[in-house]
This record gives sequence, C-alpha cells and structure tokens, in this order.
Amino acid sequence: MGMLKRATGAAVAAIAAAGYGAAARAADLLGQPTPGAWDMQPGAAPLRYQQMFFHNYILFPITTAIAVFVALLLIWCVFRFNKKANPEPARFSHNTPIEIVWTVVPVLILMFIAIFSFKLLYAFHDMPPPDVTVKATGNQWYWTYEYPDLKIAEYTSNILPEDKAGPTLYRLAADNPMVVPVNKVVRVETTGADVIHSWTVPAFGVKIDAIPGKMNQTWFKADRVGTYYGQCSELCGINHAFMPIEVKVVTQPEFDAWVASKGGGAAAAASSAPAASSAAAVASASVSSAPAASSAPAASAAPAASSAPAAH
Ligand SMILES: [Cu+2]
Repeated sequence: MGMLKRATGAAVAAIAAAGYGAAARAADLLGQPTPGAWDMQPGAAPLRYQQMFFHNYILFPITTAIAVFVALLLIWCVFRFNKKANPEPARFSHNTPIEIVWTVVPVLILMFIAIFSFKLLYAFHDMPPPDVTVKATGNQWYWTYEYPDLKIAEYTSNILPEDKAGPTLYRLAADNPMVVPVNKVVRVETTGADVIHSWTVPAFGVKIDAIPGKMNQTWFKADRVGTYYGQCSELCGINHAFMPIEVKVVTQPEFDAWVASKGGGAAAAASSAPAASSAAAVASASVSSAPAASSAPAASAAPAASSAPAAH
C-alpha cells in the first residue's frame, strides 16, 4: 500500500508538473483571471499543480460519467416504463444483486477519489519548515500583513482605486501587496479583526479562513516570479468585494531589498535568536554579508527564528 501510494504520488506529481507548468498555459495570464478564458487560471505552486490534476483528471471525468449515466438512465425509464409503453407494471419490490451493486460501486468510487484527495489534504497540512512567516489579518474591509520573524510591523493593504488599477485588475490589485521570495516555503497565519474573512490566492491553491480569536495557518511555495491576485472569499459585509489580495513573488535579493525598505531584516531575526554567537552578530551587522545571512537561516537558524516570536 505504501509503495502504491508513493508510486501514485510520484506519477501524479510528474504529470501535474508537466501539464500545468509555464509552457502548457502560456496563453493565459499568470496570477489573475484571463478575460474570455474558460479553465482555471494557471497555477504557480507544486501543490496547486496536483490540485488541478486531481480536478481535471480524477474528479471531472468521474462526475461527468456519473451525470451522463444518470441522465441516460432517466431518459430510458421515461420512455421504456411510461404508461403507454409499459401498461402492466412489475409488482416486485426488491432485487438483492442490484442493491449490492449500487451500494458497493459508489463506495469503490469514493475510495478511489480518497486516494488522491487525502494525499493532497495531508500535503497541505504537513508544512515543511517555513522560510518566511506572514501574518495576514482580515479587517472590514482590507488586509493587513505583518512579518514577525523579519521585524516588519503590520501594514495595511488597501484596494487600488479603479483609475489606478485599470479595468482588468480593479478589485484584484492592492496598494501595498504582500511580498514573498520565490521557491521558498511561505507560512501564512490568518486571523480576523472583526468578522470571518478568507485569505485566498487561486494560483497557489490556498484558501483559508481568517477567524477572530483564532489563528489559522497554511503555506505555499510559489515557483514562479510574478504578481498573484486573490480576493476575500468569506462573505464579510458590504465591502466584501473590495478587499483584494495581491502577492508579489520576487527573487531572494529583491525580497531582501524590500525587507530592508520596510525597516526589517533577516539579520534582525537572526540576531534575535537566543545566544547568537558574537561572530554571527558581527556578520549580521555587516551590510555586505546581509544576503548571505538571509539565505543561511533557511537551513540553520530558521527553527530558532520561528520560535522567537513566542518569547514576545
Ligand atoms: Cu473579507
């Protein structure tokens, strides 16, 4: 079973990556809906490719087959067993073999779906060690973002007005987007300041409620640089449609520069780790070594840095 599971997983991942990579959907806009398009927008995260594979090659064919089968059955019954065609109706009320079949077959179908569905659920649940943590708070009606490990204070991300966003991006674009590095594990912690909101970015396959008094978390690993849009997906009041989510995925050096421009820094996070050696403190203080310091914590200092906020 374990081997079968692993083999299935590897096959799904390979097909999904091939089918939903950059080349396959080049015509569609990245990170946003494409006017006139009919399929899901292109994905930009490994688990999103698996979600799309699951939908397009597992769920969709099964639901289509069931819908067609039931429709044909209905049509057949209507014509074959109406009063005119079948004036003398049968009197029996049970048929054991067919009852066994219509119980067992749906169970088998659900078990087949569960193989893929549970694999994905667990993949989303089992977050790898995060490289960046962002706290996203839903407010009526805007998002605020905070990077506790990087000492970036909470800032507000408001909707970009229509004249600045343009017709296509209006209600998708925000003035101060969330910014994250490419190919890094980003942990998103969500909470609500007033009512329940939902932080959603389709290209990453992420949708998680932001609930007052509760901290939810999810994660994604964007594999392409770009700008990705989403919308609050929990009906939260009159301006629910006007609190967009914009995520800029940039290279690590660009991210470091952005962090510095926000007054934060990986160096600050590293030096806040308990009992950091004086050598590390000196290194983090030096401007030239900052990029090195920021890439290093991914392997070594990340657990220490992520545990740091608990001390506040
Ligand atoms: Cu909302």
